[in-house]
Amino acid sequence: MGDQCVILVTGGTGLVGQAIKTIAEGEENRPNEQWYFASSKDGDLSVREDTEKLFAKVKPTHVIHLAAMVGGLFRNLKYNLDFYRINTLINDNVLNVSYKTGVKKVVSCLSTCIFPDKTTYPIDETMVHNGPPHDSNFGYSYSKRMIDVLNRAYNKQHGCQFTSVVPTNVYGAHDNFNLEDGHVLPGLIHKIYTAKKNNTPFTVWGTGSPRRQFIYSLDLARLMIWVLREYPEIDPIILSVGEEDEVSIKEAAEAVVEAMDFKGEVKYDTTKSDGQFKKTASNAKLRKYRPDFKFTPFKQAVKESCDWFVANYETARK
Ligand code: NAP
Ligand code: GFB
Repeated sequence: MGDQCVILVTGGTGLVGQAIKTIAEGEENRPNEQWYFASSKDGDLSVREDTEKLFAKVKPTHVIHLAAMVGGLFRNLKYNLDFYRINTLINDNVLNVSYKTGVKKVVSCLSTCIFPDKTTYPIDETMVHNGPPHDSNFGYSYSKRMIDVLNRAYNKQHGCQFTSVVPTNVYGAHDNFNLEDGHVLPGLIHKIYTAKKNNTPFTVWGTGSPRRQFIYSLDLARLMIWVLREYPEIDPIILSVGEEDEVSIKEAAEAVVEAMDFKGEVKYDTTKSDGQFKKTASNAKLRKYRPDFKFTPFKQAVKESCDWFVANYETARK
């Protein structure tokens, strides 16, 4: 990316987008790169005309495509149709307008939750389409899988450099802390904040036994900027901590208890769904390219996320 570049980040005001902004404008700042972080106020990307207007305004040479209807297990359980339709519209608009306007490279986002539910472990990038996803989020999963299909089709038919990353569960500043719509870590942080304030029990949903790999948003941002600048493939690349860093929901809850210095009662509401038990992904492909990349230690990242929420409680999405 030697020449003057204009990088459009769709969905740039969310969890991942704001982390990319922090890194791109901080430690990874380059004078020849101009960044534009778009939100839905810049245009509804499920609408073709809005997408065309945004691209005409920004004139990007590169795109990091994050914009999507996003949510945790409980939002997915309720709105599989919306997750499929809205994300499919957004993805087709962004990739087709990128092609039509000659964007040099697009990096889109899949997710480790889109892999087949019945699978061998660890999951790797070759397994995206090897069977149906977990039923809790089939709408989101199939819409995400079609990004990979579109990337390969644009490359085969037009030579486009459209690729994708596969993050595992992401957390950090600017997350969605809404209890119904958000993911597990922001949900736990929000609930423990309320439990401390009201001196009430802290309730974890489900049994706590499902297992997850969590990636700190700033680490994901560092890796996505590297993918934009250096990753040469069209095929997706998993961006996740190693299998050995997988933790149970119970262990994640304990890390939040420690970070928030909570001394009250911890309860488990087993009437709530556990969702997918595990989706253990291999980061061997990432390690092949970036053997020395260092992830932020989990407890340190959880503490930083908790501190951000406490400091920004009034304005956080909740
Ligand atoms: P987020 O915090 O919910 O942010 C979503 C972003 O997309 C916001 O900037 C939002 O703008 C924008 N957006 C939503 N609908 C839009 C529309 N119709 N038109 C234009 N912009 C729209 O999500 P995130 O967690 O940062 O996720 C970013 C990407 O990472 C997504 O593609 C997601 O699938 C992927 N991912 C996330 C996780 C995770 O654990 N969070 C894991 C794997 C993959 P407004 O705020 O203005 O609506
Ligand atoms: O992040 P999460 O909602 O989604 O995690 P997934 C759900 C797991 O955390 C379940 C437990 O086992 C829940 O029972 N849990 C405990 C909680 N307390 C809470 C809480 O307060 N809030 C939430 N949300 N869960 C998502 C996919 O799967 O992974 C999305 O549905 C997306 O499409 C995302 O890809 C990355 O990790 O189960």
